[in-house]
Amino acid sequence: MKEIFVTSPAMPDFDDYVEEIRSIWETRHITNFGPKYQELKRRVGERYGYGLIDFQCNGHMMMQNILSCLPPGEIITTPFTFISTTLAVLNSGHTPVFCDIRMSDYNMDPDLIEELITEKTVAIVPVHVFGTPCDVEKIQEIADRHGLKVIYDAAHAFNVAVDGKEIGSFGDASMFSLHATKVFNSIEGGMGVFKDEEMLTETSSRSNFGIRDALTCYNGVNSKMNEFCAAMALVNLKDIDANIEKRRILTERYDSHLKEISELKLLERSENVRANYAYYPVVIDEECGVSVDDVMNHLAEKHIHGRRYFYPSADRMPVFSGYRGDCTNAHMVSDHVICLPIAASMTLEEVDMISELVAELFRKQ
Ligand code: T4K
Repeated sequence: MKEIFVTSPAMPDFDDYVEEIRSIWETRHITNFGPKYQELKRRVGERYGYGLIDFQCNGHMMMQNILSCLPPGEIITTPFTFISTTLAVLNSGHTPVFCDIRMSDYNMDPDLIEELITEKTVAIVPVHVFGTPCDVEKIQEIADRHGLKVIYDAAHAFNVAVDGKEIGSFGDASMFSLHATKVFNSIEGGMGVFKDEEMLTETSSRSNFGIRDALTCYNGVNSKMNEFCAAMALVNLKDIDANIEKRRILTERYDSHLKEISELKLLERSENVRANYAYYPVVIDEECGVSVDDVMNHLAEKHIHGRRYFYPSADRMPVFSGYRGDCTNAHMVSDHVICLPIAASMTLEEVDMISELVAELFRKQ
């Protein structure tokens, strides 16, 4: 029986990819800011109106390099995320401070940020989790009042917009993941969008051992994007609208089945958001007697693999124990969330089958 995973990468037409990489054989420029990397910057920049943009080997290193531009201090961040966010805070020499999430969208609750600010705070690092935009206006207001930087983890939010404004235009910088599991992939990759040219230059230099010019060097790493990954992104860019449209149709089909199950909380969507349908999370009512494991196991019997994104919440990971933050909502959501499979390559019949398997469990209650 066919296995269905939480997602499956968008693969371009094979011949299109071969055609895209042909010139790499001619130039032998295979990495280090080559022509494909330059073209990707130009094409994505034009498509979204991003003037200051960079690509690196993955989203994690992009975030770590951006945060390394900030003076050391405390960074207020969300506990409900992939551990990459918190690791980037820690590995760039900062101290994470966890701000709880709100139940409406599982994003950092802006009403709880101010009480966490101290004289050591240097930045706020919210995550647009599952691609749902944070309360960007409120977060910016708080940051401006306290002179803090806002760096968004937009790993899940490629192609998302709020009120017609591209999601990367908010805050001082945003990091997007172009990992295989994302809506738009470069196999592995990360995109940074910046407000300030100095931060772009420093972040980009840090990806190349920190070399800025013959005499200036930051404390850098090697996290450049190679030409084969840039070529993959260039080819995948052609399909992005079609792939997101397929995800929209699958999402609406899931919604139509699962909204009938009162024990499940589905992702709320706003009219003013251009969504990318990156994930399909459901949160199970904690009192209902059906656990996340019940759903995971029931699906697994039919070779269907949901994922517990994100369990446990980052503040409960041993590596981050001891950092400040009271995260009751994040614990509740992370204990009861399951992401059901979604990918542009899935069919409506597969969504019907998965929804029916989930519904069966709740009918038995
Ligand atoms: N911030 C946030 C909020 C993030 O979610 C992430 C990454 C980052 C930062 C860091 O961005 P990157 O440095 O990754 O660019 C995955 C991804 O590796 C990770 O990118 C992602 N978030 C995280 C949420 O999920 P795993 O360990 O769950 O991936 P894996 O290998 O189990 O893949 C999931 C399923 O996808 C597999 O069961 C099958 C399918 N798959 C996966 C790969 C890699 C394929 O069919 N083909 C493939 O090549 O972490």
